[in-house]
Parts: sequence; structure tokens; C-alpha cells
Amino acid sequence: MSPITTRRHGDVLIVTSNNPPVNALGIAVREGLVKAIEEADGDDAVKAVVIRCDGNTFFAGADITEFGKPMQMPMLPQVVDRIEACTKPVVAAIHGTALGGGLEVALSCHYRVAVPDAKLGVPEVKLGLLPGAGGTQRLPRVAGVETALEMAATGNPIGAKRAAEIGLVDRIVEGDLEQHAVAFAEEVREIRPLPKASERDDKLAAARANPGLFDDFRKANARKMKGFDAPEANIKAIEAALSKPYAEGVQDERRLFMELMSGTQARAQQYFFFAERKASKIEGVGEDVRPRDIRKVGVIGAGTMGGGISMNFLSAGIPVTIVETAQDALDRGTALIRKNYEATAAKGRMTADQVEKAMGLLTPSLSLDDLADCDLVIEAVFENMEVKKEVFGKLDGIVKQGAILASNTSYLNVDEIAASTGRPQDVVGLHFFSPANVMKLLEVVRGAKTADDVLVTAMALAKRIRKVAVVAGVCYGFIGNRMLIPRQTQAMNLLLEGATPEQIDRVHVEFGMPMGPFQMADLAGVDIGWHRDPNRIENIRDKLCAMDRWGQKKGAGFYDYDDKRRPSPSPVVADVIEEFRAKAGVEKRDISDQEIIERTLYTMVNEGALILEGGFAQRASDIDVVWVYGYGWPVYRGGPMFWADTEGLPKIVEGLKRQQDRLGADFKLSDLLVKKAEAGEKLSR
Ligand code: T1G
Repeated sequence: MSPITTRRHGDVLIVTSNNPPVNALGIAVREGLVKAIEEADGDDAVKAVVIRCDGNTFFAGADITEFGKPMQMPMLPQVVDRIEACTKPVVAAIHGTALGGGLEVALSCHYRVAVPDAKLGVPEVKLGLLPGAGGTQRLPRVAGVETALEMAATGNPIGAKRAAEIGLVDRIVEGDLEQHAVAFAEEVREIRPLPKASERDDKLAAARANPGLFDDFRKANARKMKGFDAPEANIKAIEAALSKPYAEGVQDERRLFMELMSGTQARAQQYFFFAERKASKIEGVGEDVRPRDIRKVGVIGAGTMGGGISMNFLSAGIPVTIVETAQDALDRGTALIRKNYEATAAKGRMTADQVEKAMGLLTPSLSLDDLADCDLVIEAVFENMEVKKEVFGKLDGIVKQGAILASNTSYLNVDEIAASTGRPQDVVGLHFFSPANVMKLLEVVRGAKTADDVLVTAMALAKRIRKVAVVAGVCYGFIGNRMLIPRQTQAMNLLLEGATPEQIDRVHVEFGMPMGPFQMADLAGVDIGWHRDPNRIENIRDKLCAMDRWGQKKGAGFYDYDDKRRPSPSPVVADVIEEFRAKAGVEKRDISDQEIIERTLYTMVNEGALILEGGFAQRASDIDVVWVYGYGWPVYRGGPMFWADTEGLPKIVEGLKRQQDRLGADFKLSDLLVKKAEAGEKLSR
């Protein structure tokens, strides 16, 4: 049964797609669309056509699951050209998200009507691609070059209202979309060919008057586009729409599309699209397990983390009671929340009313007793096991039965924390990443006794507060921070052996990370996890902390900082490194960039494989989701596990073996990694 059906309404042929969940333009849909247009052309009684979709959305793009498989005709470019060639006017009836190939289908229709909350976009760039079915040539001609450039190179959709303002949508309709689309089709009565010879088209002329348009866009978006291939290809394709007639421009589009499609970046970003969605699935928990109702949240600790965590719930309209031990700390915490909201409002991303609404949901308190009726309580107190166990012991006696008790611990044993209560089944780890109101990643740490419905609740709540959640097992540092340990250990050892903080950070930034290990330490705080005893100096980090070099917040860390927090290599740090090198009796030597990759990134991959071996992550792609969303791993490399497969597991195993002596006695080569390398298998698939 084809997902495409047709039926007549008067002299209008209504073509309907029913291909859940998102009406992806798979082969059956493509075949059905062509057949429907031929039916319209072949029937004199048909005077116009409406193309619409059942379900939540108009076509949301090509079927990504078909990528990498043998092409099946008709491909989407042929389908859209066939729609455009229809001798009867074709009207697209848009609801939900007309994305990618979906918008390209709508662009090949002669007219477009949409409901007010519809979104239209070409997010192919987020998949490492560009609109490959004429979109880069039609969109500039319909919506104007500037908007087309912004939409294609960033992948961000626009709303129906703006689409109507720029002529991408002909009419916004309220109520019954099909009915209005048919009425529109009965009005228009003739096709509206898209102007193809670029010199004739006024939408392009405006851009021609602004020769700096493309280079200005490149400059304005250089940082966001750094390292990615697809944005530049999208820009080139849109430039072709301006400088060439349609027939030539579409050839450029095809060539650029095929180049991207065959590249590693596109495969990485398409892999990641599914990895992110897979992360929300919990192995071994049935679909019948329902989440608990979370109507009121308690947060203990009004520091940076407690405040950031609270904001996630307040922004989602969930009331929060935030508890501190002292009034000044409580006041500082609530003031910081307001300040963060006001900063967001100043950037136009929130209205003043929304700020007041969010703040109105916040109840400051000095007493844990005020958390008694919370459905979820999250502890964000000092990262010390004894302190956490004491807090959970108290919560156990205060908070109502059935509430979920969560720890925001970054490393500590959630089972041990759970054991300090009489309800370990209600205890879970909710590890937010700093800044908690910004970073999308949430590690949901599943204790040995955590109940299935608590897990399901945590995953559902993550969606509600717009986080990407990954289930982690109980081990030191869970997934992300555990993989940071070998990276930091090797980075510190490399300093003793002759590398500099600048060199190691440069290698990581050139790889595509937003910053290297030492830049990250200075940003987060060199003193994080420090024992705070200035007289106990066992390593370079202890020494820097004892010298009050705690990072950017102190104007000095592994780097020196000027009053604008601009970093520069520090002679003081160089001396400290030299001092510890001498103490350790280590011979200084030249360190290659490749060795830095092997010592820091290969060891991270190995740790990821050990995590998989130990069952502390459900799947390799979850580890990639953690690193992309938690630490800014470049998505065009897919994540550490995907990258390991593209680097080649045998090459990684060989590199680790070559470095074995320098990796130290504690280093354990993952059996899983070795086995997969020997078997020619992949870690991430
Ligand atoms: N192809 C195949 N499956 C898709 C899909 C797609 N395009 N989009 C979503 N899915 C699956 C998804 O994996 C999940 O599956 C389910 O649908 C629900 O998705 C030639 C080449 C539309 C905004 O990039 O942005 O067109 O996990 O959880 O939150 O120029 O899906 O249930 O098994 O995301 O409501 C361009 C991608 C393709 C749009 C809905 N289009 N999709 O969000 O649901 S390339 C896109 C989305 C292209 C042409 C080029 C979102 C959504 P499962 P979901 P959602």
C-alpha cells in the first residue's frame, strides 16, 4: 500500500502522504508523488493539485536511513522537477516542520500555504550536506538570497509568519489546513513558473546590489563554521544561484552535494543524528514503564551549579524550592539566577515577563523541611561523599515517599549515596554539566537499585528541560569525566617530558575541540578537586593552586591573563614545570603533535572502550553523545568512538602499544578495543 493516496475534491486532486513518523521522503513516497502528478496531468477534469501530509508534519526531509545505500529512482531531484512541470497549479499545504527535501518539495510546488506554527528549513548542513534537490537554486529565487544563505548555511528554520513576509509562503491559514489549501487551489487556477534565468529575477537582483554579501556572511559566521565542510559548500551553491542560470546552478549543487555525501564529515553528522535519538532509549526497560509526575522540584545548594540546575526547571515552568544553609549564600544564589535571566533577556532571547514568570516560580529557603512535598530533590552541595551522605540521610526523613532523590555528583559513587537512605530505589544521579543552564548534556547515573520508573522519569524530564540525557553506570567519573582522567593524566605527564600547555592545547584546538586541556582547566578552575592544603605540594597542579593560580578567575593559571582575560604563555608556569621535571629526573625532549594525539585522544578512546566493557554505557554512540554535548567534541568527527573507527582501530591499538612505556603502569589496554581491531570490526556501529 503506497504511503501516497489521491482523492478528488471537486476539480482539485488532493495528494496525501501518510508515512509516519515524519513523512520522510523514502522511495515509496517519491514514487507515489510522481504517480500522483502524472494522474493530475492525465486527467482533464483536474484543474489544480494540493499536496499535503497526514500526521505531525509535512515532509521532514529525505529519508536519512536511505543514505549510504544504493540510490533508488526516482531520486528527489527528479521528483521535485516533475512536480514543478505539472501543467496544473500545485499547492503545498504545510504544517509541522517542512524541512530539507520537504521544503524542496514545497518549493517545487507553484504555491505554498501554511498554518501559523509551521516551521520551514533546510537543515541539511547539520547532516554535513546541502539541499540536494534544487533547494539551493529555488530558495534564493523564492525567499531572497540573504534569507536562503542564512537558512542553508546555519540550518536554522524560520517560522511561517516570516516565511509569508518574504514570499516563501503565499498564505497563512488558521483552522482546517486541507480545506484552506483546496480553496486556495480553486482560486489560483494557473501555474506560477519559477523564474529560472537568474538575470530576470528580482529576488536575486537585490543580492547583486550587495557584492559583499557572501564574504560578510563568511566573516560573521567563521567561528561557528570552523572545521566544517558543509557550510561553505552551501554558501557556494547559493552563490551559483546568483551568478548562473538555474540549469547550471543546479549542476553545481549536485556536484557539491555528492562531494559532501562522500565525505567523512557527512557520515559522522548523520551517525550523530541517530546517536542522539538512540541515547534516550533505555535497554531492558519496557515501553509500559510510566514516568512519575514531577510537579515540584527541590534543589539543595544555591551555588553556580544549584542555580544553573534550578534555571532549567524554572525555564520549563516547573516550580523550584532552592535551599541554602545561610541567608547570604541564598541571596547570592537567587540574585545570580535573576542576573542570568536578565542577561538572556538583554540578548532578546527572553522577555521581561518571562524573566518575572520564571523568578516567580522560585522559592528560596533555609530549611530542608520545605522540600517535604517535592516530587524530585536534586542535591548540588560540596563534592564530598560524607557531606552528600549526610544530606541524603536527612532528606530520607523529610521528603515524601515516592519522591526521587538525585545527586548532581560529578564523580562519586551513587550507590554509596543511595545506601545512606532507606529508599535506594528512588535515588539516581543527575549529573549536569557546567554551566548547568546552558550545557545540553545530562548524565543520568543508574544506581544498582535505581527503579526503572525513576530512570524513565529522569529521561522524560531531560526532554522537558531540553537536555540530551545519557544513561551512565556507577563508576568513578561515569562516562565523560572518567574519559577526561587519562587525557588530563597524559597531558600533565607530557608537560614534564617537554611539551608546553600551549602546544597541547593547540593540538586539541586544531583537532576541533573548543579548547585544550589547560585552557579548560583555567576556565573551569585549576582548584577543582584540589585538596586545598597549600603546604601539600605533590605535583604541578598542587603548586599552581598553592601559588593562587586557580585559573581565569584569579587572572592566572596555566596561562597568564590580562585584564581582558586574554591568555599568554606563563614564564612562571614554565619554571614550575622545569622544577618538577628536575625533581622527577625526566629528560626534556621534543614531543610531536602526533604523540600528543596518541597520548591524550587514543587513551580517551581506550577508556571509552573500557567503559563499554564494564557496561557503564549502554552503547558506544552514547559515549559520543556525551562528548559532543558535554565537552564540545566536533560533531563533524562524530564523537570519540566514531572517530576511532575513522582513525582505524588497528592504528589506535598500535599507537597505544607504542606509547605503553610512557602511559604508566596503571594504563590498561582495553580487550574490547584490541578484539575489535583484530576482527576488523567497528566500535561505534
Ligand atoms: N529520515 C529518517 N528518519 C527520520 C528523519 C528523516 N529525515 N527525521 C526524523 N526521523 C526519525 C527519527 O530518527 C526518530 O526515529 C523519529 O523519526 C522521530 O524523530 C535531498 C538530503 C522532524 C524536527 O534533517 O529534525 O532532506 O528514534 O525524535 O523530536 O535535500 O526529527 O523514533 O526511531 O527527531 O518530533 C533533512 C531531521 C534530511 C530533519 C521531528 N531533514 N529530523 O523532531 O522527533 S536530508 C532533516 C528532525 C535532506 C535533501 C536532503 C526531527 C523533526 P525513532 P524525532 P521530533
